[in-house]
Amino acid sequence: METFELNFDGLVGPTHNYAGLSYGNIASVRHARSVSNPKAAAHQGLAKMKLLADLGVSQAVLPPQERPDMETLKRLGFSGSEASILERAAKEAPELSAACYSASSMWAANAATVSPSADAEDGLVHITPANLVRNFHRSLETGFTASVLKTIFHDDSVFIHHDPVPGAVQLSDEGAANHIRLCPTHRDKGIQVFVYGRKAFDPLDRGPEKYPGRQTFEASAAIARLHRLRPTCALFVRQSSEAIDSGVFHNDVISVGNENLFLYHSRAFSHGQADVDRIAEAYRACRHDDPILFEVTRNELPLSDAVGSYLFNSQIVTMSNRSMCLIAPVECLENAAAAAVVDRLLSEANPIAEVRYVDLRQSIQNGGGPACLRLRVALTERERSLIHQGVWLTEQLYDDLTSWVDRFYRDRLGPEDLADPRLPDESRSALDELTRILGLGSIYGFQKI
Ligand code: SUG
Repeated sequence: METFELNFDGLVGPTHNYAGLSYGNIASVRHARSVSNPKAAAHQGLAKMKLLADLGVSQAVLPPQERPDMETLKRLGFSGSEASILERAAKEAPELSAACYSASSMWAANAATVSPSADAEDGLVHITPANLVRNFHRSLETGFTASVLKTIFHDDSVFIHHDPVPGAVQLSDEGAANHIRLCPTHRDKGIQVFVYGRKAFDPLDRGPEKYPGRQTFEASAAIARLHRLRPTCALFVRQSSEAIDSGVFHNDVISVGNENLFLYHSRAFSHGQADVDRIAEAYRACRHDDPILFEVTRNELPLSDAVGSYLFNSQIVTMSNRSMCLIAPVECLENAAAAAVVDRLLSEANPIAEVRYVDLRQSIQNGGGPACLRLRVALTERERSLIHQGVWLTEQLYDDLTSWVDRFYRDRLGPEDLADPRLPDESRSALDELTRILGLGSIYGFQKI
């Protein structure tokens, strides 16, 4: 039976804005309080999805979350009418107002960790939403993410949904952004590499000095247990603190894998080559041939250029003709060192046959490149037939979503707009219409009242 990798992209929400909420994510901090363009952001995301669908990759969408999150503002002590809550929050606690307005669920790589049935001892597809406790604005996503994933992957004969790992900083989990699966083809048993930034319960663990290690070993280990992964197929690798302190806030900013190909920076992992050797050994121990390793050295691409170009946040996808395509951000064209790495990738012997560049500037200015915007889910044909079908990006859905964005989204959103009493209604009208387009029923809180 054929197994496909599905890419679920987070649809950019109508309140996409730049609030500087993610310490350690250099782009987010740099663009704090700049004016965003939610309409352009949503179109850029849709254009990437369309490109992938046209390349023969199974592409689906995840709906955005309801923002502002009024319930959270009320829990934080703001009361009265909606307009007065928003006005007071914007004035007294602009960081809380911005957090409750963030469209950060667009970065679907952080939504969850998903293990395909081929890897689990019980033959089920395992799904664990990320708790995202490291950043307040992102922690607000977990509840809705869990419920929307249950709505889409609703058949409990093949999908098993776990609760998020308990929400404490020692168990901080950022989902698939720190998770790499390597396998000969998506249908085969694979190895899963969990990359963590610190060991929270080890008193001798110093972790990175400047920026937080957002994924803990303890959270990664819990997910491998929950997902019933065969012990030999789950591997825990520590991210290098040097990389984190250079702005690599998630591992998907410094390495990326697809099937048997692994592209990584020599400074990605704390034990360098020894960690890569461990990954290759685990791969061979699954009775697979050698993986194809493509190392990029610091001389070729300094860490600052890796972060600046977002090269490793490219997606690598298998096309219908079985060769691979690199979906790279346009920033790679503007960085000579990154462009040279792409040239080398294309000229050396490996499965990458072509590169396509995507303009995702609205998202990248908040630290989210091509790979951040998607959650990978490898499913057999049967499993694929058992998910909610309205989320597939068909030509029709692409057209519908394009005109929906044109009708409902603003092309300018600055910090002062977060106090605009019309914005919540605009956002709810857009989401109400979206649930009709996707056939998802009443998934939002405001639809249930
Ligand atoms: O969690 N940025 C996101 C970017 C996530 C990128 N995802 C992956 N690498 N997989 C984050 O840091 C910025 C929001 C703001 O500042 O307005 C933000 O949340």
